[in-house]
Amino acid sequence: MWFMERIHSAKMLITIALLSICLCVGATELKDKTLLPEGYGLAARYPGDMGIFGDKAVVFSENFEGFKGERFTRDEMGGWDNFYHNLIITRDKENVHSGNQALMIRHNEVPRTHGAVKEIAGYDTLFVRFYMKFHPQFPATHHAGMYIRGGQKGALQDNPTGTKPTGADHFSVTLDHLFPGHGASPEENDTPPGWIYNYCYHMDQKDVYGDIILPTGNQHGTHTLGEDFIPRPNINPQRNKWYCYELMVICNTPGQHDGRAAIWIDGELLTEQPNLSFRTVESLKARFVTLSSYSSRKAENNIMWYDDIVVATEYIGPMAD
Ligand SMILES: [Ca+2]
Repeated sequence: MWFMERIHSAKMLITIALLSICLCVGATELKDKTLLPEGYGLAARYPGDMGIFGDKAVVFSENFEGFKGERFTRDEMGGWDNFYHNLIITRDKENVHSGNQALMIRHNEVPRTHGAVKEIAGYDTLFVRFYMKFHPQFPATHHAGMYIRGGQKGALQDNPTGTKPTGADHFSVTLDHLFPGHGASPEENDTPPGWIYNYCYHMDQKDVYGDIILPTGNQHGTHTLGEDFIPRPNINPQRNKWYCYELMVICNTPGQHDGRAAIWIDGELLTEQPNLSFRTVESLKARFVTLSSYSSRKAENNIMWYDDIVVATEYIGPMAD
């Protein structure tokens, strides 16, 4: 019997030893790469986003249901702090994601930016989730999506386009669609609206304009995102279809290259971009959320819709039924 017991004990020891090895490997992997969430997030607790603004992690939300007029005006701009040019409130059911109203942008004049900006308290980690749809014959445009901009408090009116970040003034991560007519767009990106990418202003960018960081890598830049960057396939969304987009930024620790950006589509992680440097000072934080579309060329049907925007300090995820 003692012999059998010893064999049993030996087996137990081997099992424990193997388990310890497995646990050690697991711990090392997690230390090197913090796993990002996927699927449903905090929005799952608020079906239809009802009451989501009351969540302790939510800092701003906009579903365009409160607008009485036909467009943004200086007297009526929801919870936003500023807006640019023509932001139309649509009540056309076909082009509303939820509720009875949504935002429509239509480019008739060029060059022109249409958009809205919200200043929030500064955060080191920030997520923006929104729904967006393009016209069935959308021709693609220079920029279309959502920005998280870093800035100092009250710097709302400054336009940092074409200015390389110093580490103390600004940065941005953007969920954008790569214009097939863009000089840095690969030939395979030939269908509107264009591949989703991060138009990123960071300290290691190539020149005065931000880098074009695709899921496959940094297309227009010298910063390679490091050895732990995992390339993923580029995705071109369909037109005439609502998608749930989500954008994240984690500011770097000043002096370290540990900033990160990530994009999800319909709750699936599309790209995670590590080893970014956005700042040299703690006071520079994610502070401005900007919905924006820019057109440089005249074209028919340059139209898109937005709805159900939520800004939070945690992963938000798709709207729950
Ligand atoms: Ca709505």
